[in-house]
Amino acid sequence: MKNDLIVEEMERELMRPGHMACPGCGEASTMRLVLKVLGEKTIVVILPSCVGVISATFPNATFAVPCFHSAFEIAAPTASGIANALKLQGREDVTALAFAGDGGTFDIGLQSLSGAADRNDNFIYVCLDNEAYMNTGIQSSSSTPQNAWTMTTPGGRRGRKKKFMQIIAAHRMPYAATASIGHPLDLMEKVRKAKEIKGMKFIHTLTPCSTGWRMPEDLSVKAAQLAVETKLFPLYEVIDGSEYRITHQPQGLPVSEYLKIQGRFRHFTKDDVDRLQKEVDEDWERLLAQSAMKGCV
Ligand SMILES: Cc1ncc(C[n+]2csc(CCOP(=O)(O)OP(=O)(O)O)c2C)c(N)n1
Ligand SMILES: [Mg+2]
Repeated sequence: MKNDLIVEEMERELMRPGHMACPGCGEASTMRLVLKVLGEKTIVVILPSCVGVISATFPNATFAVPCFHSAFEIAAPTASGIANALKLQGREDVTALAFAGDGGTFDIGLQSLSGAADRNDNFIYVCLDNEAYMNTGIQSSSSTPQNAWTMTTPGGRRGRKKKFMQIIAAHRMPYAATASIGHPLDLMEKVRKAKEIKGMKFIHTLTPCSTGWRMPEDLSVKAAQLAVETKLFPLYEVIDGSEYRITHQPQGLPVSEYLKIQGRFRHFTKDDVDRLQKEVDEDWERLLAQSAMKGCV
């Protein structure tokens, strides 16, 4: 039965070809997989971001589902409004979905996202994290890794990447998870779960951007895999903000494997690499401890 469902999802195509994503765009591949699982009965909220460009360049539309183009700072409350209108109409078979970038999520949309999470509104929020404001020309966001190159941090960003899943977990929403195109079946399984759960669901996806990460376009999936296998971006779920579950055991490759394929880290010294490796190791130990405390708050 489950195999039939997976075949149906794989064959379903809700993203039309010929859209405006750069070759190797991690956001486009992520959205394609998410929509394969959610299916036709989905309404998508779109923000100013690369998604805005990918989804529609007048008069064309990329997604074969209804889309609502909203403002940069209000992905979550827009999806809340759609979800509540669907409820009033007795149409709870339709999924409200928001696609938002890291700028729209970690920075400008954080306050309104927090409000929607507090109300536990019934929608799925997929954060497409390419670690910068890419659509407007690669400006640093609070998701950009420390010392990474961007157009606004030519000597490397001074601030440190926000640990966003900790903020999300603190809201104690029914379901939150990390996912990536490097592990597509894991990603699809998480979307499948989110579809069945009532209330707010948040999926943090790492979406490599060959343009902004200064790497060849055919390395996006590899970059996504290396982020996971170096433990830099572990794959896990957080249920009700307290129950942590790791969904993939990483190989534990050195972070340098991930860094060396990307031009935005080309200036990294051995000290930079060692500092990042230490942070990744400490974060992984913390995640292991959290996942061992199943059921504890
Ligand atoms: C209130 C407001 N401020 C700024 C902008 C300009 N703007 C449009 S897209 C964008 C970058 C979005 O970055 P992110 O959310 O990370 O998505 P990405 O482009 O990386 O997919 C910005 C700054 C805007 N549309 N509205
Ligand atoms: Mg971005």
